[in-house]
Amino acid sequence: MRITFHFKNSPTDLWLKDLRAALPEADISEWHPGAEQADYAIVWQPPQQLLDEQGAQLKAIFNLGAGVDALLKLQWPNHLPLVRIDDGGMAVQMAEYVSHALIRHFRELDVYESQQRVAGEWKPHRTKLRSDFPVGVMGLGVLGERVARTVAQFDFPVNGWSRSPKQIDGVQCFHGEAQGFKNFLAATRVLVNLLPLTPDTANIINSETLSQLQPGAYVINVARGAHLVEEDLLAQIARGHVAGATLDVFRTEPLPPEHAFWKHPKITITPHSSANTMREESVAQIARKLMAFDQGEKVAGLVDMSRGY
Ligand code: NDP
Ligand code: OXD
Repeated sequence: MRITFHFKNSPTDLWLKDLRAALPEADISEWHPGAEQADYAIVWQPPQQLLDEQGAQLKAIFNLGAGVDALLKLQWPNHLPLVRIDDGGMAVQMAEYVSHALIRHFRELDVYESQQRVAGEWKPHRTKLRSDFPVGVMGLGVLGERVARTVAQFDFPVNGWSRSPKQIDGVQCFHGEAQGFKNFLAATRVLVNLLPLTPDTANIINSETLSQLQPGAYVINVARGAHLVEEDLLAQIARGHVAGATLDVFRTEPLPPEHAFWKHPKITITPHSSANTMREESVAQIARKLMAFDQGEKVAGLVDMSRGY
């Protein structure tokens, strides 16, 4: 079995070494234009040329991340199955990142930090009621469910929203467009986004949706930059309906140096690092799935092309 490998903007030596150790029977090499035809591709953000040259005869592509939006922007051969990483060590990272952002805001740890650094000021604040900070998680998949369950452990009221109905202990679940989404937003103050980026979810965090959140809303976007209409967030913060945001993903990455988010006092940013692909876990997962797929077995994380995730 021949496997071609491509990981945009990242050193590949350790990936190749680990993949070769996990799949000793396979002939694995890094893709380059004109590379020999492979049976499978393992990729992160490949160029169109890889698909143009190899796609017609590949049996499947394995994505080295959870989100497949970058791949589905390419011209994709109709027959070609796409398998993504599910969890692979990212769910626990998402749970800790979102919990941290939520608690930092709720407990005003950002305010205490600036009191210390800017003014050396000793000034305790009154403890707020967590019942006044209902959290709403958009997307209750592998990552969203883990985040919702984790946040519920801190006794925040937790809502969740997905396409299909769900039942999760400690989480009030909503589903579907229109009324389900309206009710979810109305019940939510801290909005966490863990949706995949698809035509249905692009620009979903906009003036209309933000204004339906409870006053003093807070936004934590850890999915994709194109979910958020950036000017609408800035406008809702300026009008005081939204208190602030923690953002890990942006329409343009790296975030351009002149972007308003960098210096905004109510916005905290991180460089798309809320949950990173872990090499050891991902290699083990892909090796397991690839062998199963090759033997005609069903594998988790097979992308439904019609839904886009
Ligand atoms: P999953 O596919 O497991 O979950 C997606 C969830 O979104 C499902 O609950 C699904 O509903 C719901 N959903 C999809 N479309 C809609 C819609 N139109 N309306 C309502 N709900 C919808 O994805 P993961 O949890 O693994 O990952 C989520 C996203 O997180 C990834 O696509 C990626 O973009 C992002 N991500 C970001 C990272 C970062 O570092 N910032 C790292 C990893 C991932 P249903 O269950 O009904 O199908
Ligand atoms: C992913 C990501 O989708 O890292 O896995 O953003």
